[in-house]
Amino acid sequence: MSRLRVAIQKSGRLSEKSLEILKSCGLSFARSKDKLFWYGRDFPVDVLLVRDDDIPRMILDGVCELGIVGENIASEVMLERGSESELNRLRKLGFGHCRLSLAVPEKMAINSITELENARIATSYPALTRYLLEKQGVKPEIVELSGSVEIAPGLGTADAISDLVSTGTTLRANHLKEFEELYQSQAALYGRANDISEEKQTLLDRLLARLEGVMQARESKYVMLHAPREALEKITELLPGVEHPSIMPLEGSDRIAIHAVCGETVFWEHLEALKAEGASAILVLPVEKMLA
Ligand code: PRT
Ligand code: ZN
Repeated sequence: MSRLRVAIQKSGRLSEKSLEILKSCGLSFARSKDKLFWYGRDFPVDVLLVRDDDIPRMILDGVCELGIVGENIASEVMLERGSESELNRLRKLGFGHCRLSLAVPEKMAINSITELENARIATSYPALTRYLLEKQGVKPEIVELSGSVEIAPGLGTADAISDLVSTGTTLRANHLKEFEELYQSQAALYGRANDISEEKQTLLDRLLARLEGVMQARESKYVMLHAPREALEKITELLPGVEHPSIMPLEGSDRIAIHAVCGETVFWEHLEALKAEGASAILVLPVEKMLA
């Protein structure tokens, strides 16, 4: 019987959520003593716990069929290996959001990215940074660093940096200003481009169908409200990602109850707009499981 192996980050920003998403797909594991290999109990998918940087190469080298890693790392490895098509991004996972941005010292006057021609740019993402800058016609001198990139301008070893940013606190603490966002990243499930056995593919398709259900449920909300009958059309338009809501009469009232699964994020602004159309008793509930 075929099994699949999925590599996830052992410890770091992506570890907890990677595991949580696999568990949400109904997977559970018998943990080995050395804790680096977990055997899948209810579904034939095993987990390898490794450093995130190793995940793309492990997939490409056939050590595992799948991996959960930031798009930033996957893109870097693909560009470094010179073939953008080898890794197959199967599904973005909606966590681990960050951006790769160019930052310069606060006091540096700079108006255009073209001013960075021949500038020394420190980064842990040399291939991705070079690729994204060259796409904009800028040829930088890359200073490759494996960590603490943000201190390079202060030390005089670089003029600017290209680094991951989420809140921007690290940049501010180092007197750097974010100058241009080059790339947006989040965690994603990757596989190899179509060279697995038919049996493994069947297994993968099952896993992906479950994952799709989990992701859709996470992105969806069940909305219930009361509204004047004549506002139905307007209200349906205002519900994000809804075409056919369920409609129920309300005993002894000319108002109706509307129930719908919103496939897109429901913001406060949506609720305010619904209220302005006469909706009341608006409830927004999470969706636990979903199978289309
Ligand atoms: O040990 P291992 O190699 O597995 O882990 P690691 O230390 O290389 O990676 P880790 O756990 O730090 O990050 C894993 C992945 O999380 C990255 O590859 C990104 O895809 C994603 N991610 C999301 C981030 C950030 N947000 C982030 N903010 N990775 C790094 N950072 C850094 C950033 O570079 C900055 O130096 O965190 C610092 C704080 O950011 P601010 O802007 O919030 O101050
Ligand atoms: Zn790493």
